Order: sequence, then structure tokens, then C-alpha cells
Amino acid sequence: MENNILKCPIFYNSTTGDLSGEEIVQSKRTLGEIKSIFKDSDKVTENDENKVAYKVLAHFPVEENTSGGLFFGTSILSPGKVGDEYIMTKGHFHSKKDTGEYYWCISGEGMLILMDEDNKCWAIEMKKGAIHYIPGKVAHRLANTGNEEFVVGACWPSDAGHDYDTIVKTGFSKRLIDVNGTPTLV
Ligand code: PAN
Ligand code: ZN
Repeated sequence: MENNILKCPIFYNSTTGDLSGEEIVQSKRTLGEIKSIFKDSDKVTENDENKVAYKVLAHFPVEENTSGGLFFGTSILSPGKVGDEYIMTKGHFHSKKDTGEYYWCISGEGMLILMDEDNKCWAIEMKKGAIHYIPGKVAHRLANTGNEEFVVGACWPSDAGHDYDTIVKTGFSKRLIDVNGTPTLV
């Protein structure tokens, strides 16, 4: 440090959503890993198993579960379908129930699928520039309905945690499927 002026440690490309810098963590989920979330999981062929369904680039400036901190990430969903169901994220409630999250669409097109604790399920269209506030106690999942990558930014509290188990057990009460070329929640 010279004269108390620091170099910027992380860079965010607002066009591509790319995050770079030493502290960026990258994770990915293959279709094989998440196939059980799809209605027609048997349609994931051996060939498709290793295909990347989505990647997440994230910055975790504090330890998970620290109260008062924030996490920041970019999710990049591949285009495609399993049967007639669009490629989507696993989806989760936050473990700390009253924690919200911001999602914003950087590129591509898709849907934010939401479900409250009474299993009421709805979806919101996402296109470039759209920002969505997800309130606490609402499960959230992204689905790519376009032909390109669907790239979504997110910012959430560092003590939110991820409850995937509830979704594994009960699923979302609706699925987003392609009905004659139109994304439809059924
Ligand atoms: C996002 C999600 C990301 C991947 O950063 O974690 O889109 O989805 P799954 O975690 O459901 O696999 C977020 O909602 N964080 O809280
Ligand atoms: Zn979340």
C-alpha cells in the first residue's frame, strides 16, 4: 500500500457478468449432477452427463454465516432442455428464512421461478436490465428459455445459507416447460 491508496482487487464486467480477481470462486453443476430435478431425468444421455448446466462465479469477502456481510455472484446457465423442460438451477430457500436477495439479468433470457412456503409458485420474465428483489421465505430458481447463455447477477446476505433439502424433498410445485415454443408454468 502506497499513500493509503489501494489497487482494486476485483473486477466486474457488466456486459458479460464476468468476475475476475484473486478471490473469485468458480463452481459448476453438470447435467449429470442435477438431472434428478428434471421431470424427464432419464432423457439425460450418458453423452449429456458431463455437459455444464450452469456455472457460478462468486466473491465471498467474509466467512459463510457471518451476519451483516454480503456475497456477490454471477450465474451462467447454458441453453437447452431436458425433454421439454428448460435447463434450470437446483433452486433453494435460504436457510435463514428472513433473508432476501437481488437478482438482475445481464444477458440472455429466462425466468425467475419462485415458490413461497405455502408452495404457491410463479415465475417472472428476465431480460437484460431487469432487476428482481426476492423476499425472504421464497424459494428461487433460474431457467434459461433462450438460445444463448442466460447470465444473472446476484447479491445476498452472507448468513443466508442454502436450504436445498426442502427442494429435493418437495420440488417446486410447478415446472417451466416448452409448450409449442412458449415457456409455460404447469
Ligand atoms: C445464487 C444461486 C445460483 C445457483 O447465487 O446459488 O444461481 O443456484 P443454486 O444455488 O440453486 O444451485 C443464489 O441464489 N444465492 O443465494
Ligand atoms: Zn439464493
